[in-house]
Amino acid sequence: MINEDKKINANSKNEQLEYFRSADSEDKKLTTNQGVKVSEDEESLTAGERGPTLMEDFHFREKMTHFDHERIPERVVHARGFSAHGEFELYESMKPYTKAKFLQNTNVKTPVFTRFSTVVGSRGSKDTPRDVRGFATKFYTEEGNFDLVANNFPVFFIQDGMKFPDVVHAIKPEPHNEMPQASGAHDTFWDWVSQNQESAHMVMWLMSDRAIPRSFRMMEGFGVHAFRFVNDEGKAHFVKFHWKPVLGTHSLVWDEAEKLGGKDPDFNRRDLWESINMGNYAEYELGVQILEEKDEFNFDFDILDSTKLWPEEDIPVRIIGKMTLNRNVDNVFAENEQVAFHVGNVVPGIDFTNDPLLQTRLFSYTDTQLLRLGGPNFHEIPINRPVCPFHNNQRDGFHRQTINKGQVSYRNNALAGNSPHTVDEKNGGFAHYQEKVEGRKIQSRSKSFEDHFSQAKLFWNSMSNAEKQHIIDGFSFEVGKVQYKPVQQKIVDMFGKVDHGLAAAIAHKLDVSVPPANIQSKVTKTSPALSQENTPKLAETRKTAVIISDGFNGAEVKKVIENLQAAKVQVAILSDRLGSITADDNSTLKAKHTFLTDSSVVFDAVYIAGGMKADIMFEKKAKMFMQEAFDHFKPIAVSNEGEQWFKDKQLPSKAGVVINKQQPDDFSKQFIDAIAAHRFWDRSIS
Ligand code: HDE
Repeated sequence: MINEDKKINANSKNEQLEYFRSADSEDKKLTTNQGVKVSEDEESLTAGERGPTLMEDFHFREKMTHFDHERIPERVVHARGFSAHGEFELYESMKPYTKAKFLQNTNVKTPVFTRFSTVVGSRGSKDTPRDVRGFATKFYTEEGNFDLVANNFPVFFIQDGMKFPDVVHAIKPEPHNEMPQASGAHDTFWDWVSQNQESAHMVMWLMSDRAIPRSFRMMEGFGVHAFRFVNDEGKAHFVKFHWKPVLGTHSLVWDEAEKLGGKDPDFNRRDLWESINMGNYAEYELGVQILEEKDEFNFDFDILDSTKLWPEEDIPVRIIGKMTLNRNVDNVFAENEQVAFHVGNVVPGIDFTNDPLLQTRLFSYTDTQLLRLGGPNFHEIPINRPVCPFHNNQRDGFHRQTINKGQVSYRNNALAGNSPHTVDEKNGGFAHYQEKVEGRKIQSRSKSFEDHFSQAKLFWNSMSNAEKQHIIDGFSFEVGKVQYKPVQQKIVDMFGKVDHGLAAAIAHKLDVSVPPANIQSKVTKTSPALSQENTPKLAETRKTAVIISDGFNGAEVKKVIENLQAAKVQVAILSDRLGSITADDNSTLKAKHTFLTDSSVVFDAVYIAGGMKADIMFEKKAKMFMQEAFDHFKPIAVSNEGEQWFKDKQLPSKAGVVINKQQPDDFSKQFIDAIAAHRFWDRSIS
């Protein structure tokens, strides 16, 4: 199963998993778990045709007992998630900074497994709530597993993990009625926020577009904490990890996210699953921000404070490699549910800092897996096994799979030559970084962690007008759901310390008092990297609905589809029925989607073809489809007939509406550019 001498390559994990796979559907004989062939699987053994079931029906009992025990506890947070396999390649050796081999050798491809998740909702909840997303990656390196257990925000709610159970209790459904599901829009969460001012920065992110990602493929990832790189000479640097999606960082709009919760609760997982199946692999570049130890105190924030980011303009993100997720799971339970990440899974060359949030996380992950995966042997579950050899004197426990041969299970021993033997640092043994620490045992936080509003203001300053409006709308919705009026007032007062305009706008929506202007943060700095306006914009892999009915303009549609596909845009033919739809030139196209099976919210863009012999109902549905896409600021392409509809509507802005007055090629080009632009915020909802 594990070849001790084998070099690790991008396929090593796949080869290891192959040993555990079972293709039950490939003409296999049905047996019990004891391997006994089964002759009857639908009728239990009874005493006579109308008599009672007999205990001796071992097959029935085994089948039912296994079924009764099929569930394991879902994750207490990040319960809903979806995963994929892939590989990590290094562009540039990090040898000057870290001795981690997978970050030194640019010829090695490291197998990886990434799980994306929401935080608050339970396992069956929707994919598109307003929430932080988990972005956890296991690197199966030749020196052991390194887990980068990241989120899609660079900061967190709290500075010390002691408060983690409190924030999670507050944001989860309220205990007396278990409502609302997967949402922070309720009293206990906002009560907690108002009592914990350190959450201000994170809450700004949570109210922003970042909390409703368009796709897992279009999401940044952040390790959040400061970690350490340690090189061969034992010299350390502080480091923060970033994932930058090649397709850029893009979001849904709130109304769309809410509708998707009903129309397609699996929207994000479906997107990842289908994209990988189509060969549209999810790609992220790995970036690092590296800081000399001597610069630790050179900033106006504490670099160990997880409610602060390191502005990219001050400490540049150096791109050092790329992860490509290119293979879907075979079995969601075996892989996505059983994977056990741990922020403490590091390899030589990567070490921790004293970030109090990181320190407390180091306890929680193993502890939670012990319950969730039912004992101490979860590292033996196929998805969790390192691809390099592992040996130690740990023995027994529930579900132990390894058969450790031999008499000895302790050190020091003479009977087995002290095997397994320790490995010194020079030969690859992990040696903790010898940071000097001294101090009294106290329960209080450094003053350098006290400023909760400057970076919240930096974030606000960095947003475009549209992004600011979305944040105001986010607050107005979430806090608008709070029943207890004093909490609404406290929230407005709290965010008045960030920005007066922001607080005044929310106060107006909530009908509470506007706080004084002089309490707002004085920070004027911006960080352009924080705005999604400055992200890469590509049409590739975007999903476009092409709406046709009989009589559609065959030549035009064919050409536009060809051009879209050449630009790697995904095309979905939609009509009022499935099957062949006939064009004016008698050519046909197959509709695989209808107004009933799909809605505009599952697409990035819509193209309404010309020349259609549509009936009134068809027109009505097409217009509703177009109206919704328009309200969600999406690119729309229409043929000449559609132009009239836009004229009739008296819209304040038609930005992003491409009307076919030109050659199909020009028309397609304009449409593809509009698809790449993602959304047209200049429009106001009509
Ligand atoms: Fe986690 N977190 N966390 N977390 N976390 C868990 O571990 C915890 C934090 C993150 O897809 C749990 O296996 C504490 C920050 C991800 O399986 C648990 C604190 C960041 C995932 C836990 C934090 C994360 C988890 C629940 C405060 C971003 C999902 C199930 C000190 C850097 C991993 C589990 C997956 C999961 C504890 C804060 C990321 C309970 C105590 C900050 C992506 O152990």
